[in-house]
Amino acid sequence: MSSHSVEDIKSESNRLRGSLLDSLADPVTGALRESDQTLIKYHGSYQQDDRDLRDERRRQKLEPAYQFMIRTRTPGGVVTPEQWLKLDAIATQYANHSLRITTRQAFQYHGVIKRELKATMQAINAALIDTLAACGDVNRNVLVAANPLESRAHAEVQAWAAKLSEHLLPNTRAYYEIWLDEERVAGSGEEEEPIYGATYLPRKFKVGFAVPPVNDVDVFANDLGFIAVLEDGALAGFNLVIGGGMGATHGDAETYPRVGNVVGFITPEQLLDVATAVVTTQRDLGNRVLRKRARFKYTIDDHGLDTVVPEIQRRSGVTLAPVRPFRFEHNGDRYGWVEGEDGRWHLTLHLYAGRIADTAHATHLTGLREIANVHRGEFRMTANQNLVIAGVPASERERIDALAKAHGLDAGERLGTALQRAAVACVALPTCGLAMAEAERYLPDFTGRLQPLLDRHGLRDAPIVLRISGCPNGCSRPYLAEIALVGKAPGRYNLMLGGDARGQRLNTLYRENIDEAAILDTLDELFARYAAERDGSEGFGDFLHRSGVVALPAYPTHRQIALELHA
Ligand code: SRM
Ligand code: SF4
Repeated sequence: MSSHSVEDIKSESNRLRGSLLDSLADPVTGALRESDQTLIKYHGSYQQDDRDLRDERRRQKLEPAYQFMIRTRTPGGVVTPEQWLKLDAIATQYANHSLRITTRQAFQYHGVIKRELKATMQAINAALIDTLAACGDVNRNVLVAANPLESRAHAEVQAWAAKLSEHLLPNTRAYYEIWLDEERVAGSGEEEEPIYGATYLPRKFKVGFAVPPVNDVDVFANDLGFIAVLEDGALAGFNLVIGGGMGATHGDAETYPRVGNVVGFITPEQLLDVATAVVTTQRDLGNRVLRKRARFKYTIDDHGLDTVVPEIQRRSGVTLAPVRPFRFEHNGDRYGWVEGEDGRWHLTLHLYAGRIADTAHATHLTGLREIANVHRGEFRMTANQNLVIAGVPASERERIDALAKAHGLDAGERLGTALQRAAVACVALPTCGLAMAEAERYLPDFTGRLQPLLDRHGLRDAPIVLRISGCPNGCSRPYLAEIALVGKAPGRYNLMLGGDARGQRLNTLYRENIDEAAILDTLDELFARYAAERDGSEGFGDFLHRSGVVALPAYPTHRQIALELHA
């Protein structure tokens, strides 16, 4: 869809209402009207169809098997056990019997049919969780470092993120009228949108909060990032990061992934004003003609940091202080039990690509339901699609462990190898309309075939970051991985190599459009060299750079290495 038409749909939508009510009521088709397919995204849902069934449906002269994906807004990915139980029940009643943890700490449901969409939305809201602005040209779910080790500071960071998420919500009552039967009153459709205006943002917008030394949220992949600076365990403020993003289009040099630039330091009290200034700067300077160039990263490259940063300072009335030192160690999750400074324990469980279902191999959905029945702390989704059972008193550890183990969720040997634990894959087929190749469904097979190569070279425990995306949009943040497969066609991928394990350096295209056999051959050779020539505990991506196997991509350094400062 052209940029112009999306802009038109937004401005003519009566603040995101469009004809959604009519579309939902139409019994003739399982689909929405075209403009409503755009608008429903702002309500947290996408119209999709089951791509596995496309050919068969076509043969039978039936319309595609239309169904809806629904995504929650869960800042920092935190839900209570009571909420978990409700979300689990919804998965079975309305969706495809699975919960899917996303790379932005949200749940997704797949396979909800139009007739049941409203009931599903109501059930989600009854769990005190909404889906407002989970998709669309607005601020999306806000990411927060998942593992609450430094408990006091972590809780503060989570609270700021939740506040910012609320602050950046659209003002329109459309969501409440359409899904929750709120009465339409005079002036609906004309609500003030002080932050967004009538046409919202030019494109999606993403915010993440990292707490060093872990960069589990991949803060440099966000349009706007905050790196918490702790002094004596307390939150002193944040280093501000702007202009990260992953999406690209194959063969189109005008689109590219970009790491964010660290541009200054702010205090917590300045956060809302600065964030508002960043969002409104993007609202006003962002490209509304060419949608593929509309993300904030391109606004920064088109106008220059030396225009955008002063504009943020002018709008917020805040002068950015010099960047404070920070250091990330890695962008993965810490598995198993860790004790927080408040004496409570947190168990991080590995899930394959975030999918929680009961299968022939393991009963994860049932297991987590049973844990939710006894757990008194929280569940925290991680941005690597994993799950933390958080805030467990020492006395409860044994019970949680036993349940996890009984359902194949235990943090012991069944966690898999280092490669499997660090791997992330986007949803892709059969639900994603943009997928060119498999990702989530391919992940276990691919890691299963790659692992023996690592083992053969004595690299069984090498913690290599692998990410698979079914297309170049980069939903698994593949361009920050040490090894990435980016879908090109069924069974064929671009092999990207050379990210670092801290999420601070982009990788580079190494082989284009190759199949599994060629990928495995290529990696086998490189693993042999890595095993023989690596320098101590040097990471795979770092080794590939030092040994000259890959160089940085061709675009300017400030787009590809996160440490360049542009204050
Ligand atoms: Fe994404 C579109 C799934 C995180 C970049 N993404 C999509 C859609 C909605 C396909 C579509 O437009 O029809 C996918 C739905 C698949 C399905 O069937 O569920 C989809 N994206 C996902 C999720 C579920 C991947 C996952 O396996 O976890 C993640 C949901 C996050 C959430 O809860 O909000 C998800 N998407 C990301 C990320 C990672 C991140 O944000 O940290 C990125 C890269 C960062 C970025 O935005 O630059 C990402 N998704 C995209 C893009 C490319 C945007 C761009 O600037 O070019 C698209 C396509 C688009 O927007 O046109 C897209
Ligand atoms: Fe779909 Fe592509 Fe995102 Fe994967 S990366 S979920 S294939 S849009």
